[in-house]
Order: sequence, then C-alpha cells, then structure tokens
Amino acid sequence: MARLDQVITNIVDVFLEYADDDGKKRQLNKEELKKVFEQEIQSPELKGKINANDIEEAMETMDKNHDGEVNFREFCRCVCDLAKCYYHKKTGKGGKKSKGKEQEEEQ
Ligand SMILES: [Ca+2]
Ligand SMILES: [Ca+2]
Repeated sequence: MARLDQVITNIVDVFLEYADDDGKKRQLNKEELKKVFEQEIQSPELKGKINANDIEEAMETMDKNHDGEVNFREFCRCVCDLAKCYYHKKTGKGGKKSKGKEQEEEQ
C-alpha cells in the first residue's frame, strides 16, 4: 500500500477497533480514548501534545458536540491537529495553537 493509503486505512481501523471495544459502538468513551492514547501514540513529541493523564481534559477538548464521547469526525480532527503540530515543529513555524477560528469555519 502507498503511504497515504496506509494512513487513511489506519485512522479508520484504529478508530473502529477501539470505538467498538466497549459501550457504544462507533463512539470512543473515556476509557477507550485513554487506550488509544496509551497504545497507538508512542512518539514523545506527539505524546507531549496530549495529556493522556488528564483524560477528562482531553475528552473535553475533543468532544466538540458535547455528547461525552468521541465520534469519528472528532477523532479525525484530533489526528489532524496532531499532524499540524508535527508539521509546525518540523517546519519551525512557532506552532501556536489557533484556538477557535479553524474549527468554527468548518461547522
Ligand atoms: Ca465505544
Ligand atoms: Ca462527541
């Protein structure tokens, strides 16, 4: 598989694997979200971006529609944010968090 093929199928597969594990299907609850962070993110740089110890806070940040769980759309946004963080780090662009703006446009 080409690299982007892998990225895309991995995002979907990881989400479904953890989301269907417990509770509601196709939704990540706090426990499931914690497992994703613990098991599927290993690089220290990215780990540093997520406060896996404070899952309440991570959930609050990711749960855009405030239903207490993370759906696929919300999960994608988080992955995308992490990619942006890494991009900024790699290209040396300050990497300041742009809170709000981007997200509002998309709604
Ligand atoms: Ca679930
Ligand atoms: Ca949600």
